[in-house]
Amino acid sequence: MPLSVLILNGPNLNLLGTRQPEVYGTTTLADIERDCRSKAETLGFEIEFRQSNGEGALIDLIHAARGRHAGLILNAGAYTHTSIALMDAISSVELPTVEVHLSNIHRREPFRHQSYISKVALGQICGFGAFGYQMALDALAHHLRRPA
Ligand code: DHK
Repeated sequence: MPLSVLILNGPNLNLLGTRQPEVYGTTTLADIERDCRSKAETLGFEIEFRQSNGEGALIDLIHAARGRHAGLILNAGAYTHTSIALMDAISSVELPTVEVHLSNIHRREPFRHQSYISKVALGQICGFGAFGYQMALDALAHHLRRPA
C-alpha cells in the first residue's frame, strides 16, 4: 500500500499565478498540484492536494488526515503567522509536517518572520517558489523512510 501525503494550502493560495507575481511567481496552484502529482509518483506516494481560505476548514482537513495520511505538507498562508489553532491541530494528530512557503518569509515584513507552524513542523522550506513543494516531498520521503 503506497504511503499517502496530504498537501494543504491556506488562504489566498488559490490566486497563485495572478497574485503579486513579483512575490509569489507566476505558477498557479493547479501547476503546483500537477508537479506534486508527478513527483509523488516517482517517490511512490499517493497525495491528496487541497486548498481552503478558512482556518476552520484547514483544521478539519488536518483532523481528517489522522489515520489516512502518513504526513502533511502545509503552506498555511497568513495563518502561519497567527494561528495557534492550526499549530494545535498538527500537534493533536501527530502527523510529521513539512512547512512550505513560496517566498522567503524571513526577508519580508517582520510580522511574517514568526511561524506557529514551525514550532510543530519537522522543518520549514521557504524562498524557492513552487519548487519548495518538490523539496518538501523529498524531505517527507526521507523522514518517513528513515524516521529520526
Ligand atoms: C503565503 C502567504 O499567503 C503569506 O501570507 C505568507 C506565504 C507567505 C508564501 O510565501 O507562500 O506570509
